[in-house]
Amino acid sequence: MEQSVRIIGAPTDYGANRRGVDMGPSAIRYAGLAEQLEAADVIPLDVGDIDAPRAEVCDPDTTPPASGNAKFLNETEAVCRRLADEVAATLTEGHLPLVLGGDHSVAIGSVRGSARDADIGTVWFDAHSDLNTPATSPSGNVHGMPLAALLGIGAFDAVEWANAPSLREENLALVGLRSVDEPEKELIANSEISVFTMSEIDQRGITAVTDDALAAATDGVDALHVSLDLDWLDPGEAPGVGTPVRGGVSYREAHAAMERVADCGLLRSLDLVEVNPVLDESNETAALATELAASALGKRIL
Ligand code: EXY
Ligand code: MN
Ligand code: MN
Ligand code: MN
Repeated sequence: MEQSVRIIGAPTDYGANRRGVDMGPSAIRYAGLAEQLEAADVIPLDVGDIDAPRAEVCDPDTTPPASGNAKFLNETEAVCRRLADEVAATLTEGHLPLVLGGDHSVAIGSVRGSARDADIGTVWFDAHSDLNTPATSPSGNVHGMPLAALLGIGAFDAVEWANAPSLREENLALVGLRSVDEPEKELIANSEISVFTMSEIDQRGITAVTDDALAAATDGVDALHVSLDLDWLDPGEAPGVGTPVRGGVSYREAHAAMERVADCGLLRSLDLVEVNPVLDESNETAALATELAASALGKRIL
């Protein structure tokens, strides 16, 4: 039976403090997502976008966590709850959820939805480690914190909705890091998270590194969630992101990694996040996101 993929837009910018990333779902659809998915021999279904009020009509400072700073936490919670329900329902109905951000805080919802009825591991393709807590965050932007929420650590342990840990450290792998804050380094050093920096990709190659990440993430679990932050790629390839960091993976390395994801055969749910069409050049980052989704879902050259 052919795989069907349900596209779910999560048009947020609450977590990134930068308008424009909320237009990511539109940009990715406009770039030809449905056609790319058809080229991967999957059936695209689109449920539209999760409701997310504009940031201008929200108060960033309501109900801060017990300690530290996390902006728009109420709005982030509301969106992530809706998204988790939509992702879980999508899986129950037999489709693979493809979540379009929005900023990376939406992954709190997508991973929690995917983990509701299965034991999952996650590979996080990103320039950043997204492991800040409200207490350690230099910015208060929740897109730098989703993994802390999903692991149930930091001040998130006092935030009920974020504190049903959906991931275990030993089934979390981060690939492509090149911007890690000091408190995040300390957290990683004292954890069982598998971490693969750009330096390791330089030395060992993207295929070997991705295979190791997939092996760690899927060891002893039922299925895999992949979260793809477009700032994982070099800004020369993906200029349309809010927090670009030089020295990322190339176009071909990104496809090679997504092809390994497809080949592992355990993909359950996928995020494409941080595409900001306001900062993009001719929607090329959105187009790249559609292509990488297709590779992750099995599209091949021949
Ligand atoms: N580490 C920085 C912070 O927490 O503010 C930057 C985080 C950027 C997160 C991007 C989306 O992956
Ligand atoms: Mn991220
Ligand atoms: Mn579970
Ligand atoms: Mn990032």
